[in-house]
Order: sequence, then C-alpha cells, then structure tokens
Amino acid sequence: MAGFLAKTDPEMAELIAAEKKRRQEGLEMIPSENHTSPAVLEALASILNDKYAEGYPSKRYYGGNVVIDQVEKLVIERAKKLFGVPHANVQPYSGSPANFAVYLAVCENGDVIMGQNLSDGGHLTHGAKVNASARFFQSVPYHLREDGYLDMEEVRRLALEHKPKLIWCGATAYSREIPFEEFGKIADEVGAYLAADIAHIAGLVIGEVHKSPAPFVHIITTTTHKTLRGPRGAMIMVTEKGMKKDPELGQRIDKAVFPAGVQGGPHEHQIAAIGVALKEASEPAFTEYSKQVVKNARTLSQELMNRELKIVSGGTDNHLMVLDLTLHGKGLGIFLEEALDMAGITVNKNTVPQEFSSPFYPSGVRLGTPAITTRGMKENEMAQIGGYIAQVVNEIKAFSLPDDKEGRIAYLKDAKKRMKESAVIKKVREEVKELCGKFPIP
Ligand code: DSN
Repeated sequence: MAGFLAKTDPEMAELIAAEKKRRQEGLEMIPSENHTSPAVLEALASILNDKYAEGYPSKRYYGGNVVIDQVEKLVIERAKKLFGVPHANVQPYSGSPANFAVYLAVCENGDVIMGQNLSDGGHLTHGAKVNASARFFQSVPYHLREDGYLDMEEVRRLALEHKPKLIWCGATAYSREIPFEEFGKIADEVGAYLAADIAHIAGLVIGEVHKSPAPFVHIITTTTHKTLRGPRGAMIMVTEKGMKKDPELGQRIDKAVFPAGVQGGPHEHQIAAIGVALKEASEPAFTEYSKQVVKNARTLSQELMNRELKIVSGGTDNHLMVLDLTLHGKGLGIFLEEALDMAGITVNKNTVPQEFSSPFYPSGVRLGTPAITTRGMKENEMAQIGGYIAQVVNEIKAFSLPDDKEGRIAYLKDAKKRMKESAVIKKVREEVKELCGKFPIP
C-alpha cells in the first residue's frame, strides 16, 4: 500500500512524515500515549474501515457482515479471556463514550454518582463539573489525602452519606495502586454499582503488575491505546460479580452503546486492531514490557526526587507520576511543558492535589514511561532522562505566572522567547536527539 498517499496527497503525506520524525527524535512521555506496532496499524488501515455494521454479531442492521461478525466475535473472545470476564463490548469509539454508556446502562437522570475529583487525578467523565456526567447526574467527588494517596475513609463516609447509584474507581493522573478491594466493600455496603476505569493501567493489569479489578467490581471500562498499546478505542466489560448483581447487565451495556447511546456504526477496522493488540498483549514479551514500564517509572521518579524535585505521593506504583512544582511557584506546569517540548521531551501540564492555580495554568506536569519503554529504554536511560528534566526545571523555576489574564499571555510569550534562547535547553535537545537515535520507534 505504501506510496499511494504521497502520490494522491503529498501535503498530507509530508505532515505524517513530519510527525513520525518528531516522535522518533523526541521522548514521548505523556503517560496515556504509546507507540503501536506495525501489525496494529496495518489492521487499523485495513479495508474493514469500509463496512457498516450497526448492531452486534449475528444481529446486524446491514447485510454483508459475515466476515465482520467473525472479526468482532474473535476480539470479544480475546478480551474476555485476557481480562477474565464473562461479557465484553468492544465497540466504544473511545473512553468517554464508553463511560457515558455505563451511565446509560445503570443510572437514571439525577442519580447520585461518585468519582475521583478532577484535580486529584480523576477523569472528566467521572463527574467533573464541566462534563455531562455532572450535568445529568449528581456528582459527589472524593479526594486524595495530604500524602497524595486516595482518602478511602472519605470515600466510605461520602458513600454512606449520599448512597450513590454508581461509584467510579480508576484515574487519569494517580500514581498509586487503586485499592479495588476496598472500593468493592464500600460499593457492596451501600448497594452501588462499582465501575473500574482502567484506561491507564489496562496493560499493567494484563502484565500482572497491577491487581486486576475483576473480582471486586461490576463493570470495567478501558481505552485500548495507552499501556495496552493498541489503536485508539475502548471496551466495556461486565465481571462475574456484575452478572451476579444484575444478570441483564451485559445486555444493558450493549444496548447503551448502541442504539441507546452516542454511537452509530461500529468502527470495525478499529475493533480488528484492538484484537491484534490483545493478541500481542497475551504474549510473554508483553508481561516483560509491563514489568519494565513500572521499573522505569519507579527509577525515573527516584531520579527526580534525588534532584530535589517533588513527586505527588512521593513516588509511583505504576507507569506515571505527577511532578509538583508548587515549591517553586504557582502555575508553572505550562512553562515546564513548553520548555520540555523545546528539549524534545513531550509531557502534559497537569493539576496537582489542592491545586491553587487553574486547569489551564496548573502547577504540575504528568509524565510516564509506556512509550519510552516500548522503544527499549531501561533504568540507565531513566537516570539520563531524570537529569535532563531536572536541568530544564532549573531553567523555568524562576518564572512566575501573573495573576491578571491579559498579563499572562504577554508574559508567557516573553518566557517562551527566553526558553528558546536557553543554552541549557538547546544542549538537552541535542542529547535527547542522540539518545532517541539509539532507540527507534516500532
Ligand atoms: N486523555 C486521557 C489521558 O491523557 O489520560 C484520558 O482521557
């Protein structure tokens, strides 16, 4: 197939080549990103893209789905086996529609739901104020303790007080093991459905470096493109425990995805690519990969702390960490994101617990090791990268975010100019490029 795009649309082909070069020459450290395999990308770019298949295997609203049915059934079986669950829906376009389908399946408009607070590392769809999940449901957020760990006493207290219909566990910027068992006991005590959103840690669960939620929760949602290293996409699974609570739960989830929810025709090319990722994740090499992801994250967080940098909760159990810059000032996340970008290290600015700035100008950055581990980097490289990050932090820590909004834009513009002139950042950029040259992306 290669070569068609360059002929048909050279402009687009060039942009894609430029992005490939950027990824090859830089360190991708946004913890929700990864480098997918050529096999996954081949399935994703396949002819399955062309087919409409509303409905489910053997119950479609369109003809011509003999092969598509086999594809989807194969992926469902792989998901069920790998996660140890009796029911899987592999059609959600991505994580947010998957989570919305869970609400549609188990809640009525106005029900109380609980989830981890956004600036404490929770996800938008778990009841954040700006999201539909707080518009249609009464959202009661739970928080982290001062030490950066989940406050499970608060979770229990709030659950007893508000009697939620649904509790979410799982996060988007939390570096510690999720206590699924404790959440399970609390949900049982108040009769709530418990959904684990394992989007970030799905690959770690398969690699057995994070406890599986399956014995403790009723529903599991996950995206497929983070530690799982598949195409963009998502899945919703119902556990044995979920089936016991509600034998119809599988059907209710399926109906909520289609036709009741926000989706139309399933993306069968995406589903096939999820299947390829699940096959890859069932190989022993993937277990080794997951172990290394965690080893690398632990090493990196220690390297950063050795250089007097603060990591939320003082370390990590998984693939990510949140670097808290509040010791140096307010709202420095955006400065560090920019400066690291210039140095060839991609991270994202992130809120920190008890954030006293705003989500657009937060006081931390989130970074992780899934993608750089896929390239084969190990502990030695983490030490090197920890050194680079610390050098770049030094270059930005004297900046100070102005309080007035107008002033901020001008200040940031000037700060960027100064970062561009920094000899330290330029030098780190060269060293990052050299390091990346030794570790090709797949
Ligand atoms: N955007 C994803 C992340 O970066 O964690 C969550 O949806």
